[in-house]
Formats: sequence, C-alpha cells, structure tokens
Amino acid sequence: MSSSGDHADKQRQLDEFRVDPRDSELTTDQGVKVDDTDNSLSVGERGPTIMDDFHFREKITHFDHERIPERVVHARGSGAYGHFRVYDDSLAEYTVAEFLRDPSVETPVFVRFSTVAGSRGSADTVRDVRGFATKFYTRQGNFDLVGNNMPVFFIQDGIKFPDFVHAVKPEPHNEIPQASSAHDTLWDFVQLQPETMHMMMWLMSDRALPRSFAMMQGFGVHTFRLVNAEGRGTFVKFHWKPMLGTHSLDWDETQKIAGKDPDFNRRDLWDAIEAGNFPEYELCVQLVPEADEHRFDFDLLDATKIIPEEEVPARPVGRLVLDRNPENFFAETEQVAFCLGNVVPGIDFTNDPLLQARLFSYLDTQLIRLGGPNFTQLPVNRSVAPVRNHHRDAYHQTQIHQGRAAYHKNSLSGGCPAIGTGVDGDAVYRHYQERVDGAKIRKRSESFADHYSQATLFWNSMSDWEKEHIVSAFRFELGKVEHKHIREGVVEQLNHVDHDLATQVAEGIGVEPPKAPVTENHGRSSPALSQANSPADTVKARKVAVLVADGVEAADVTAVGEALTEQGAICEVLAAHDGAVRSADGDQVEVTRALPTVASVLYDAVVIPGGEQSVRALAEDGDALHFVAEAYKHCKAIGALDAGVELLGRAGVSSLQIATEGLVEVDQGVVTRRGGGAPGGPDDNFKRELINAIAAHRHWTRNKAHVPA
Ligand code: HDE
Repeated sequence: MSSSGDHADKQRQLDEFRVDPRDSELTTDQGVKVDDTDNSLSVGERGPTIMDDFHFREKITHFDHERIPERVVHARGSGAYGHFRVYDDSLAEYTVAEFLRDPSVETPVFVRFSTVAGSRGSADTVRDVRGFATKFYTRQGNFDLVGNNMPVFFIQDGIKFPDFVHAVKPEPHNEIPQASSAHDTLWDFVQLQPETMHMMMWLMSDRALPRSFAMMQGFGVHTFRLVNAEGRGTFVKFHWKPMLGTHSLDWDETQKIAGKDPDFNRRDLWDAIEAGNFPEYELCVQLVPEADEHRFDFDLLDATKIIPEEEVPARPVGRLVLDRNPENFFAETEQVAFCLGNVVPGIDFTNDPLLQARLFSYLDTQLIRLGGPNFTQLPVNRSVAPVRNHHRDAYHQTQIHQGRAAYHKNSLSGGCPAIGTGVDGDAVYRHYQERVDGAKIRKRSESFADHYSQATLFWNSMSDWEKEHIVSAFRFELGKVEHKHIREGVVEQLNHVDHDLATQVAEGIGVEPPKAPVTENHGRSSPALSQANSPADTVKARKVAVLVADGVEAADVTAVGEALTEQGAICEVLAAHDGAVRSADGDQVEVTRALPTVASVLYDAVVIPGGEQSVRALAEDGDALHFVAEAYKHCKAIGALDAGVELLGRAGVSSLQIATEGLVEVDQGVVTRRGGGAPGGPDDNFKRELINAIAAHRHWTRNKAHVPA
C-alpha cells in the first residue's frame, strides 16, 4: 500500500481475484479440460443420459444454485467504484478518522445506488426513495455510509420497519403493484402513522424521480457523532451534494421510460463513467456541538427531522468521484454488503432508535443473503486495512489461518494478533463514552411528538411548480387507492400539514375537502429544500437528440453537435432509419440511432436543424412529430432552425414566441432562429441560448396542457 493512500489500493486487491477468459480452454471446476459442452453423455445417439457425466452434473448443479436471495429492500441497485478526498484538515479538531482529516489520503470507495420497494428486475424510474450507500475502504478499516436521497425517514423507531416495508411492498395476496407506492396498504399505513407525513412529502415531490444518480443528493439521515483525539464528541449529519445539481424527471416521463428503458438510471451511470463523465459529489457536514443538543425545536435523535441548512450550514469538506464501472454485476454490485456497524475510529453512533435498529439489521441480513459470516472476505467487501483476528471456519472460508492459537490471550502465537495500543498514531476504535441512565421502558420520547411542522416547512419551501407536482402526485397515488376511508384519512393528515394542500388533493380524489385548517401554517421555509434553487448551469452528461432526414442542413447538425459536445453533452443524430442521410449539399450525415428504437423521454433536449426537404419528411413522420410534442410536454429545451421551426407547429406546439427573420428568440426553453445564421451553421447567439436552455434542465412553468403526447 502506498504511504499516502490512494484509490488504486482497492483495485490492486481486486486484481488478485479477477479471472480473464482470454487465451484459456474450457475446464470443469476441478480444472479438467472439456472437449464437448453441447452434448450430454448418453447411451447411443437416442438413449438416456448417464450419471457418469460429471461435466453435465456439475454444469447443471452449479446453474441450479446460481441465485441468492435478493435484498429484502433496495433489491434493485447499480454500483460504481471511485475515490474520496477531503479538501483540507479542518475536521481534525472534530474527528480522528484519517480519511476525514488528511487531504493527502485518497480513499477508494464503492457506491451502490438503489430503489427501495421494487424487486431486482424492476424499473429504475419508479416513484421511490433512492439508496445512496458508500463503502469507504479507509486505511483504518471500512466505513459504510448507508444513506438515501432524502434526508428523513418514514418512521422513528426501527421496530416499525417490517410493518412499513410490508405496507409499501406489493400486496401479499396478488403481489401487485410492483415497485409502486400507489396502493391501499401503503396509504393505510400512512394515514394511521402520522410520523410518516414529513417523508411522504419528500416521496410525493420530484426528489422521488431523479433524472440521474449523478443528479441527486445523498443523506446519512441519522445524526452521527464525530469523536476527536480527546474523546470529545460532535453531532454530525452527512450530506452528498451532486456537482451537476439536483434534477428530476417528469412523472409522465418516468412511467414511459419504465417501458422504453427500465434500466434508464443504471445505463446513465454506466455510460457516463465509460464516457469519462464521472459523477461527482461534494461531502458536506452539519456539525452541532454537544452543548447544543437541546437547542432545536425537534430532537436530533429523531430521523423524521432535518436540521435546516439555514440554521446549521452544510459545510463542504471533500469530494467523491465515481470513475470505474464494476466488471461483474453479481460479484460486486450484488455481493457488496453494507453494514451500519462498519465505522472507523473517529465516527460513532447516537441513540437514534432507527439507527440503533439498523445496527442489528444489516449484519443480520447479510448472513442469510450471503450465506454466513465470511461475506467480509468477498473481494468487494474486503478491507484494504489488514484483517487479523481469531474468527475461524464457517461456510465459504477462503483464508488459510496459520498457527495453532485461535484465541486470545495466547502464548503459542507470540500473543498475536496483539491488542492495539492506541499510541503513536495507532488508530484503535474507542467508543464514545456516553453516560446513559434510565429504566427499561417501551415509550417514544415526547420530543419526537411533532409530526407535522417539518412537513409544513417542506411544503412552504417549494416553488409553485414543485407544489403543483406534489399535489398531482398525491392525486395520482390516492387515485389508485380503492378504499375511500383511506383516501379520507390521508387528506385529514394533510390538513395538519397545510390546509390548501389538503383541499387541492381532496378535490382531485373525490373526497370532501376539510372545512378548516387544524392549525395555522407556521409560515417558515427553508430555501435549501427547493430543487428550484439547485445549480442548473451545465449541460455536462445531458443527452440531446437532433432530428434529421434527407435534405438536412449539415452545417446545422455539425455546429450544434460540436458546441454541445464541447460542453460535455452527448449529441445523437436520429433519423427514420440507421446508417446515414444525405444533406442538402449532398454530403452524408451519420445517424446515431433509428427513431423507432428510441423516444424523446430518453433525451434532455431536442434540436430540429434547417433543411426544407428534411423538415417536410419529419412532418410526415409520426415518430418525429410525437418526439417533438412529447419533449415539449415534458418541458425540455427545444432548438429549431429555419425550416425546422415549422415542425413545432406541426407537432401541436403553438402559442410560442417564434423567431422573426434574422433573430434568435427564446420562449420558455424553446430557442428558435430563422435566417441570419453564419454559413457554417447557427450563430453563437443561438448556440449560447440553446446551451442555457438545456442547462436549465426543464422549463416547468411552460403552458403545455394543450399538447397531446
Ligand atoms: Fe435500510 N436496509 N433499513 N435504510 N437500507 C437494507 O440491508 C433497515 C433505512 C438503506 O445498496 C437492508 O443489505 C432497517 C434508512 C440502503 O446494499 C436491511 C431500517 C436508510 C440500503 C435494511 C432501515 C436506509 C438498505 C436490505 C429501519 C437511509 C441498500 C439489504 C431501522 C439512511 C444498501 C441489506 C445496499 C438496505 C434494514 C432504514 C438505507 C434489511 C431495519 C433510514 C441505501 O438490512
């Protein structure tokens, strides 16, 4: 291992386990070469297969045992390797964790993103929480930060977790619906369990529909504790902030993507890494001195609460870069085992009852999922710090422990492994010495009792379009609920959050709106909660479709493509067929994909270049017209040049300010230009406006109700 630590440490360790099939010959598991793996050994050409066929038996037996249980929650996931480094040593006064205080140390990581409710083969773009689990392979051992893309949780005490999961999963009698929260059992749970309300606001918001894993935040959720060299503790909340901003898909779009490309987020992550568009996140911490434990109007130990960033700033401390795809999904992404209990010196737990339950659950679940306690020896789970102890045997033991003494204390192995001293930089784990005292009781603390104030805070912090999306989401979900009393029960709960919200939802789902508010809305807000305030200043990793047919202005295609690619966007030329089209000048324009194999929902923006003949052909092509109409409906940036502008009207997109001759016009993300372009394609003004429109992500306030798509 290099002395400063670098992210290749983990890759070097994995190298020892990699198996390369190149230049090899087929063998049995015993290494015996095989000359026929297509025909089983039988008596004569048409006779029975015989038991002597050890190759047949081994091949089939191994196949019969290929499956392991999928995760009970977060079954669908996608992983990537990367590295993390802190910016400076400013956390040294709070923690002895080396990877958090030494900027010369680059720590390898593995991250697994996931949805929660769906099974392993379910679609990526469902309305759900996303898992954001990070394994830091630090030089002091593995630290697992097993977070979500929402900062709060549905319940306060982990003993409710099986109830919650049974409610949100497909219903037990018919296993419907798959990967969806729009059904009776979830909402029955919600209406009877007011502590869910804050999280339900997040789940009904656009946060549940991330455009990309690279465009969502991550949160450790619980309050953890940093511990310094003197043993002093500081409360900490961990946040990941994506460098590309936090952006979401449109609900209608997510449902269509689930059919067109159920691997949408997984593919996006994979492709981005392959293309060198590495997802990056900043680690931020909210630090609260122990003396301030009780200064908030909520309990720091309550996982249904945030600490508003306006009260305690989220301080950027380091950067995570995901730069390597796994090589084998099962070996790495499926077998990775995150455990809340995996902490390193300088990081400790608090008494959050949700966190405490997780300390038990994660290790327990790996034992059944991965078949015993030696899952820590699986390559993806191995620590890069040496592992030496007296744990022995069990299923799938891969180590050959030497010596006779598997106990402590011993004299036969020289007393080794020796107990850490903790002196001279020897990092041993020391639990934070918290004083606890009390009677054994089953009782929720009174300080956990307010279930609505922060749900209201979230609602108040939303922009108008975010509020509209939340109301539509509640209407959709509750519109799928069969029992009227459940719909009514949820509206009653919402009336505690905000009267106007409850009324709007009630009106959409055939429920009598509440007569009056239960309490007045407190009027407080936290701007940091709104996605409208998230950075939207880059087109990096955005996918842009350019629609073409024979007769297209090649200069438009080239110039737009170059301008976008230069800024890190991915430009694809789409035509009715694969291969190439002929430009207006008779040149070939290469086609990236055939229109019938894709859809507008798989792109962030669409450009219609000039060329009379090309646009006439597109105007006759239902796929092309639908593409433009749908992109408009989903509030995406659209660029149209010269004759291309006509296609907007043909696609049913009217009521826009369209460019007059020689000018560039921008109206709600639709950028048009007629004439006046340079001979080499559109002028800089058009390109700049197009880039700005795409970087803005979506133009949510667009008037689109009239566009059928
Ligand atoms: Fe989990 N959770 N969880 N969870 N969770 C699992 O562990 C559990 C909770 C989270 O990519 C399981 O290995 C309990 C909060 C992620 O492999 C299981 C409670 C947060 C992942 C489990 C919670 C999470 C899991 C299933 C309530 C955000 C995927 C398979 C006390 C801070 C990790 C597994 C991966 C996975 C239990 C609540 C995040 C059963 C009992 C809160 C990201 O152990």
